[in-house]
Amino acid sequence: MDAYDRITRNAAEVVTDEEARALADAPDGKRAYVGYEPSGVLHVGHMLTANKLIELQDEGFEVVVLLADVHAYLNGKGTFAEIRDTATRMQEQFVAYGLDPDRTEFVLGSEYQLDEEYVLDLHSLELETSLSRAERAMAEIAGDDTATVAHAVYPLMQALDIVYLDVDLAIGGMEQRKVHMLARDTLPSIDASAPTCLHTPLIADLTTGVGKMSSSGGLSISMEDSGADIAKKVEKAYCPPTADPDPTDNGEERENPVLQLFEYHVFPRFSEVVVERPDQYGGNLTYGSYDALETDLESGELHPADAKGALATCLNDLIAPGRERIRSDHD
Ligand code: IYR
Repeated sequence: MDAYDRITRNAAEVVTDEEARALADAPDGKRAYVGYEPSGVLHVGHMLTANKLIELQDEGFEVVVLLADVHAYLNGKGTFAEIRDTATRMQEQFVAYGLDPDRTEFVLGSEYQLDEEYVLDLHSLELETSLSRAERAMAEIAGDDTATVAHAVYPLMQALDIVYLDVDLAIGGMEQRKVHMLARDTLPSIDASAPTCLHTPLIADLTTGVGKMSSSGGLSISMEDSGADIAKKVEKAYCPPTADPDPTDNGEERENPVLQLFEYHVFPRFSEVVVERPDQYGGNLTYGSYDALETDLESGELHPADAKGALATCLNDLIAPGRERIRSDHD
């Protein structure tokens, strides 16, 4: 694998491929970032992009985590005091998860987003952008909530963050792609260059494999889950013996969320996965790559129930340090 392959590994898309190749070939001093609205505790969505940051740190990137307090406020996540408190806790959870605190710059949005220069650049972008474009960019982030003026300002601020944090690579889940496209189109109007973007896939709903896993509604796995909670949720997961299940009767696309969790959460963090099986069922299986595990599930060599057991153990190992952190905060 060369630097480009390592940077783009497990990405759903990069915009553009040529830019990502140029970045891979560029010397040190490259900066990448992800922004998170402080809200609740870390869940698998946060962890997926954090995995990419950990990989990029190993690739020599400087990594910035934006704790987007102003964005959370604009998206109705609570009072400023509550959001800042959550931001502190999320930072601790990210470190417990594996982001090296000595090599990660944690920035609170309000540290610079209320400065005059930023606000004037924001107003300049507001002049350049139609309301309908801003609304479309926000649709997947704000959900079904009635669009507000705050929701129209939000994506423009996200675009400006790329300039003010001076990053070369903007990372986010696929739900961020329209905001990033807006950033690429509008930033040249304030003489800033269009950012290269990398989007991570969305994990499917755990029990159906249809639509995306969400922390609001449906089953999600978070840092608050006990080992038993994780085992129970994974046990209920949809896992046919194939990576490409048939669509539903309504034609909805279906994924195998158990395989997705192995691919995007487990293998990026573990060099080897052991599936424990009693000797009478063939004994333990050891996998050094996602592909080998997928092949065995498809051939029937690996039973979904055994795969789920190993998945629950690995997810619990990833979550345990953050869970301890949350518990000691409560004590
Ligand atoms: N829109 C993100 C939060 C966010 C991301 C970035 I990258 C920013 O510069 C600002 C905010 C979310 O949906 O959580």
